[in-house]
Amino acid sequence: MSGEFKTAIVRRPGPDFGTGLTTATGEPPDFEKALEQHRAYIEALARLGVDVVELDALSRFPDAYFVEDTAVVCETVAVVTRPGAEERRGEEESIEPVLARFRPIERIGSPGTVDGGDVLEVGDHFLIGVSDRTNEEGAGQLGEILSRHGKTWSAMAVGSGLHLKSSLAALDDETLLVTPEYVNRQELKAWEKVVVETGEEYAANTLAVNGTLLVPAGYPGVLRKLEARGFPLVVLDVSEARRMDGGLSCMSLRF
Ligand code: CIR
Repeated sequence: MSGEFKTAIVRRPGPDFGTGLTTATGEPPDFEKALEQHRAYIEALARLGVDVVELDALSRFPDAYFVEDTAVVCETVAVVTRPGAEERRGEEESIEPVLARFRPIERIGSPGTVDGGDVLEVGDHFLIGVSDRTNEEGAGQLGEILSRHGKTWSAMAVGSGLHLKSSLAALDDETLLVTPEYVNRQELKAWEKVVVETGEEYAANTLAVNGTLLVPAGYPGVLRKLEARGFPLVVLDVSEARRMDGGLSCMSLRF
């Protein structure tokens, strides 16, 4: 079932988080603001009934607070990934013992690479994006593991944006929020779609948590569309994560 969670693992950003990977140009991110926004994110999850496991910043890994990329978790397994960016390899080793408290562990092996940001769960189905970070080998390994755990999966090429979930979110089991680029994708024909407006693509990284949608601040068009559909909404400012190519889904591992 999409978006129903008991637990979330988060990791605080460290003072060096602005040295992580990014394609964004302009103002460098502000650490105090990032911490404040991260705190508000944790509080929002907690208010929605999620037990939040908070980890300390990981030294030498400025992107490690984007914990989503290090694993894919379903009811009966946690698959520890092999991140696609060399700079991030090693983050997964420190998440594994934490996940092992909750689920049996499986791993993506070389030469496979997977970033959790490329993996979208919709009902019992997993869409796996093949991107600059997730290769076909990694997608295949992940799909094989998920199949053994009763899930279906399909792979699809990621267009623009860093990850699949930069452009796609599951609002519920039947409905996807998509950027205009994804509206007519054959691989998504089974789902109803809400389309974010051109210029508001970033808001496609919306996060469904226990019946409520967490939506990034600053995208009024998306907000109106989601409100009109009757979804309860919580708007969160994630400006500093955005400067590092991250967003709402990236900052937690939920299960
Ligand atoms: C990176 O480039 O890997 C990080 N700066 C951003 C990762 C965002 N993660 C996500 O979308 N799941």
